[in-house]
Amino acid sequence: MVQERERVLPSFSTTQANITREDGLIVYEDMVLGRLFEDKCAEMYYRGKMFGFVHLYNGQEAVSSGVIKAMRKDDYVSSTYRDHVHALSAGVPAREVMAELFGKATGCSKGRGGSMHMFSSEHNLLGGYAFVAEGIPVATGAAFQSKYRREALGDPNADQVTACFFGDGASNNGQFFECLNMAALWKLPILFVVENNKWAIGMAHDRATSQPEIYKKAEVFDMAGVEVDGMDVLAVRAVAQEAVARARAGEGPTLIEALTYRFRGHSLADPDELRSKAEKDFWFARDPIKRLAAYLMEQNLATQEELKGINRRIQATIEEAVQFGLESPEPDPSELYRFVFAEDK
Ligand SMILES: Cc1ncc(C[n+]2csc(CCOP(=O)(O)OP(=O)(O)O)c2C)c(N)n1
Ligand SMILES: [Mg+2]
Repeated sequence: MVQERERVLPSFSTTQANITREDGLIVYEDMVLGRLFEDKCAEMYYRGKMFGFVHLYNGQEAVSSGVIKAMRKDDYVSSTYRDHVHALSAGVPAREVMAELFGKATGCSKGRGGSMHMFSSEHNLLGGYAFVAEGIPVATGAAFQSKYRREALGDPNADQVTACFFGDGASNNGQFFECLNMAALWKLPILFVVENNKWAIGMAHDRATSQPEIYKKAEVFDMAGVEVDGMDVLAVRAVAQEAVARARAGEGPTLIEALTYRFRGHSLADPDELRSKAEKDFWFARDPIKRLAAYLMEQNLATQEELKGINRRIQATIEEAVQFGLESPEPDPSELYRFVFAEDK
């Protein structure tokens, strides 16, 4: 049975937020970048500038920004096929993500990957993955190497944390359970971040999952598990900061279940006819960007004019990214076998 009422979102008091103006604006800008980038991406897709499946992240921005902006630049991020915004939050320039979407040689994956395979060794972005749950073991491996370098090889600088993003659907995959076990057993420095947007294509989470409260699955592995309102970037950020501190201190992983929603269909090829209007309206009313904007203004951390200025600046960045992508060359066919192995990077 599909749940008829929405799951109660965990409450978070903004007095706990404790965010400076500077950090508030960083997170706001990152969410706006994610949103406007995806809107432009839809436009370019319908204009025939990219091929294959394209999955947008609209609505879920608070998860990417809340987690990744609570991490260091040298920490690791692994994603799914819904990966453009994770790449942007991780610092991959918008022009390189757009060029990748156009299959151009200047893209972050040199035009070999496209929408579902954003990768950047420079930004420790471990990749987007088309197979559901495929990033989980890769991220677990990344967390293992940090710990191995630090403890077995004695490298004091190897204190990087890994954030592993995946969906509610992915949490029913065997790799999820195997990796949770290993990560907890070895106290790996990793955040397993489930973006529970209630749907796996057209499969409602509650119809596919015996225990839909995913964060509770941490407990059987003796791991910290926490649910968070994934439409509230301040709440996500607070939970992520605690999890990052725990990981960095060698105290092990955290399973974070962020309750969120995608504002568009599963992919740009999905007519999105399965989700009810009432459900969509419930979540549209919780737009994370509007919510943070209201908070920043209420707290006198920013004015409406400043926020509008950020939006304008980001829009210009995105226009420039499109121009860059359109003007960039396609990969040369003679280079088909390049960049397969790391030494080619
Ligand atoms: C191993 C595997 N099985 C099936 C698919 C087909 N598939 C693509 S996306 C998807 C749904 C995944 O949903 P979820 O993990 O909740 O992520 P979301 O799309 O909601 O972000 C499925 C079943 C796939 N890509 N890989
Ligand atoms: Mg989902």
